[in-house]
Amino acid sequence: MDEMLEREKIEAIVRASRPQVAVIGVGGAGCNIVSWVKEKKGGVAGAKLIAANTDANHLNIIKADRRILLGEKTCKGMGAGGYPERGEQAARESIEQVKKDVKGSNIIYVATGLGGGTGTGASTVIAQALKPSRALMIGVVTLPFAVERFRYNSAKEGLVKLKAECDTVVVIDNNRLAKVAGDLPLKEALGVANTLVGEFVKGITETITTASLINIDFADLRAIMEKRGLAAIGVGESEGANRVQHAVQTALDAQLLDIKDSTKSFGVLIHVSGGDDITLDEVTQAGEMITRSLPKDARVVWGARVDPTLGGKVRVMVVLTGVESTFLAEQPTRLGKFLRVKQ
Ligand SMILES: Nc1nc2c(ncn2[C@@H]2O[C@H](COP(=O)(O)OP(=O)(O)OP(=O)(O)O)[C@@H](O)[C@H]2O)c(=O)[nH]1
Ligand SMILES: [Mg+2]
Repeated sequence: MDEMLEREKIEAIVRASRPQVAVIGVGGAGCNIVSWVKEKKGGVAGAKLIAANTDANHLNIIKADRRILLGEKTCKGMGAGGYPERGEQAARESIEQVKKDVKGSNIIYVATGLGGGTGTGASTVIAQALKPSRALMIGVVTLPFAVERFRYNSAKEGLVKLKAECDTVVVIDNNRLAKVAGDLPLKEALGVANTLVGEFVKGITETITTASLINIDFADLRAIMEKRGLAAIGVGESEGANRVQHAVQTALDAQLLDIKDSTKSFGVLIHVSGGDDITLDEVTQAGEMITRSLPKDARVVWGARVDPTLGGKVRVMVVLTGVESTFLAEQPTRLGKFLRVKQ
């Protein structure tokens, strides 16, 4: 009897100490990411998936635990038409609903494709409004493709604003992603971006919220993510002989953001996943390989999970936090300057 009571007590404490997680996809891209995770991956254990958009038609086809139509009055369910100011206003209009839906969360992800109206404008307003909750706020954003050059300036302004409201913003440059994924048609390239962001959010979260090969401790995650600015991510996948070495090398070589100096990054988050056959030895090997390539004082946090859908593959994710991006240092495009002078 005593043993049973004790076990219940321990389980109750474990449940209470487990962080609550909310993932908010904002705008078309953000909602597609959330929907991909919900539909293809059966959601994220321990996390609530929220889709928020100004576009009612798009929201209607999205799978999520909760869907929020932003700014009914401002946008009339028709999107923000590429204007971030409209996205901002729409988010302000609906902010109480968003707050209600994420209440009690300890980790909040805000996922969005920068460059449009809703995601670019609304994500910052949302992050700012949720700040008093003291949750760890992690933005996960993509930068526009080169063919969308006209969206660069608003993406850049959006990133600067979002960075100020988040602990860390993980930035994925779609152009780098396209290079890594090979020459894909736009729609497929967007699909790859959705997969990547979805895997990132799911992988990290479940390594915290569910029993894993090596769990990531929430306090450790906070230590490398809290008030760290920008983060870059690299992903590598491999199978067969030396699969760990290959996956680690790819993840390190193919950072999906142009960063100024990777050796200056503050911290590193390493996430290893593999099919049922992955061994603790392989995981340790991956961790050691990455740690060796980093400056001695870099803080390293790592976790590992079995993902049966991976079969014989090993996947390694490396997130460098506290990096500087060349994207933010670039001059605005000429058209941007011209428009600004005219205003
Ligand atoms: N990852 C991903 N990125 C996308 C997707 N669709 C568009 N994007 C990228 O995200 C940027 C913003 O596009 P949307 O998300 O459609 O824009 P929005 O936030 O809905 O803004 P409005 O439609 O103007 O209200 C685009 O410039 C693309 O670079 C998608 O399905 N997945
Ligand atoms: Mg849209």
